[in-house]
Amino acid sequence: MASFALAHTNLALVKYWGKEDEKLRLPSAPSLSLTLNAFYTKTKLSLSKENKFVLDGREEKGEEAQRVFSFLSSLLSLFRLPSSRFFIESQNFVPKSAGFASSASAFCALAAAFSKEMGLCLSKRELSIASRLGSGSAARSVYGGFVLWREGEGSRESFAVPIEEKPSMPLSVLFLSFGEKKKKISSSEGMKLSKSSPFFQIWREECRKACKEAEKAIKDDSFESLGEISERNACQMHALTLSCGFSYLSQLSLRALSLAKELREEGVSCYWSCDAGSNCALLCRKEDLDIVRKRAEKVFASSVTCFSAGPGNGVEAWSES
Ligand code: 2P0
Repeated sequence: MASFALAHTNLALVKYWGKEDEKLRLPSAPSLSLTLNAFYTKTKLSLSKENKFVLDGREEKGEEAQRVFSFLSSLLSLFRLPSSRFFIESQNFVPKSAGFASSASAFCALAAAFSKEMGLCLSKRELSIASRLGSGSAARSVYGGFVLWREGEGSRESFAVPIEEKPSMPLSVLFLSFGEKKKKISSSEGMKLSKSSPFFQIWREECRKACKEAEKAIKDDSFESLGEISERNACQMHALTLSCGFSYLSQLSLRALSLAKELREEGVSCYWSCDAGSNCALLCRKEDLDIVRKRAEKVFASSVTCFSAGPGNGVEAWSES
């Protein structure tokens, strides 16, 4: 028998950037995301005589495999299960050059396949906690649509909750990939460095405020308010890193920020976001996606590859004999 899981990635509209506990991945502030339909990880897991991890058809033996198996052994201890070994096959349907992490979908799918295979029957809350131990943003991929990850005091309290699993807002995201190879500073390292910023406490407060405002914007179905909150939060995250002497942004990332502003001046609601890399995301109404894509292709010409996505579903898991 083997268990399977499929989890989608998510884009943070209010970013997770800073941890209170690195091992437990307890965030310094709440975050809010949109699960995406276009990008996902599918994972097959079965009990085996030896640990083996195959990613996109190739056996991994280095750091990636180590991270996967140390995550699974932390789940075995968490659920007081006997020591076991696993054969894992994962496929990432996330364009590698798109510059947004596949760790959210990867660890969420892995936790769900593990739970299924071990017969754990976890609630979504427990699955969110388990996924968080693999990668913070994976806690949010348990649900579809708009998702809030509460900061929580301890491990049992830090999990994601759904806000609107099937968003009524006609929202699209256009990802602009500028072909960045590998980021020089990993997210984990960047978060650690950012905690020394004199603005870090302000950042935490801003994220708490932004989550409340974003929840209201979602309830009110106000795309413009949600877009403004997301763009402001992304700018603040990048201002925070700059205050510590480093930045993920390139000239092209900044050009994308001004493109969003230009489009708004022309009457097209478009908002910028950017994670721990130079590639960006533009949020727009579904009906404006073509206009935004055409403008981005005109402005960035051969420097850009565009990928579009809309709201996606939460994680699914099943068994096959
Ligand atoms: C986010 N990012 O909220 C933020 C915005 C990147 C920028 O979550 O250290 O790979 O494994 O818990 O989840 C990327 O960080 O970090 C991330 P770890 P993760 O989506």
